[in-house]
Amino acid sequence: MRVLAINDISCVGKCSLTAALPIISACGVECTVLPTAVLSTHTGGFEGYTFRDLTDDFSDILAHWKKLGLKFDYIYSGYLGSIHQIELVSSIKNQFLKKGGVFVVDPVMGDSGALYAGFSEEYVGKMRELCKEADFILPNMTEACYLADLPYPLDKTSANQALDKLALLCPIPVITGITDSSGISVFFKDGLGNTRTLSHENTEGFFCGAGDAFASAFIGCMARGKNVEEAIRLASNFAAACIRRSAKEVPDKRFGLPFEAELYPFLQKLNG
Ligand code: PXL
Repeated sequence: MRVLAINDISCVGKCSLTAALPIISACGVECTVLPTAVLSTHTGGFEGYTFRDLTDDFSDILAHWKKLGLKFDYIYSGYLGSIHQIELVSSIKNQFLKKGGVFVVDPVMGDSGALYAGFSEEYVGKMRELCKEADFILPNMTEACYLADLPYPLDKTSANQALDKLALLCPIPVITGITDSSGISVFFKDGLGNTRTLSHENTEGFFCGAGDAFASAFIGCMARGKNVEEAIRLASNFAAACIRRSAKEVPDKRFGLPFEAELYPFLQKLNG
């Protein structure tokens, strides 16, 4: 099994590739990377971060891979720095995904009801197009609202509406981080069109990189042969455990989740 993770390298903050690479590898799955950009830190709360766009390197990298005859079982896209990169991901999927391979789009665009710095409505429209090509999409609640054109935040009723709208784009939408008095939930379609939910006790606060930890663990579990529901259960338990640990141990949440300490218990469940 070979996964291609297309995502940025935020040097500090343990999100995107610095989460995907260790988590997918720990699952026992090869993780190849295509970095979309290099940032000194992620953009969630740090001032003055640097941003080097790597789009210009894509064509030479891809030409080399083509010569090597590389193809991937999974392609997983995350933070894409521009509309042009969204278009390139679509073309990479068409050229490099094995027949019968799985394309997972985490439409990384925003959190807490707002788009991240540098993203626009036009970007949202383009991301909606990319979602139409995916087998799975993994938006958080904010991204689901933008993609489904529904007001933030979602409650149980509007989360179902969002899921129905997103199911018109992609067969298995998985919306993470839906919070209400009963906790924090993942809403997803089970492939037969039924809505399913999984809930955890909510931990107050904003935990940067939680979506990346969830997506990476989900892909690792799927690539290890777990079914969709089991992969979502294992990945959401892992993300929830990382968040609980962060609430206790990490004074400055911008530096990311302490996922390292939760890998072993997660892997025991994956391998058990
Ligand atoms: O974790 C999502 C993410 C990924 N990449 C970059 C980000 C963020 C969230 O802020 O800034 C660069």
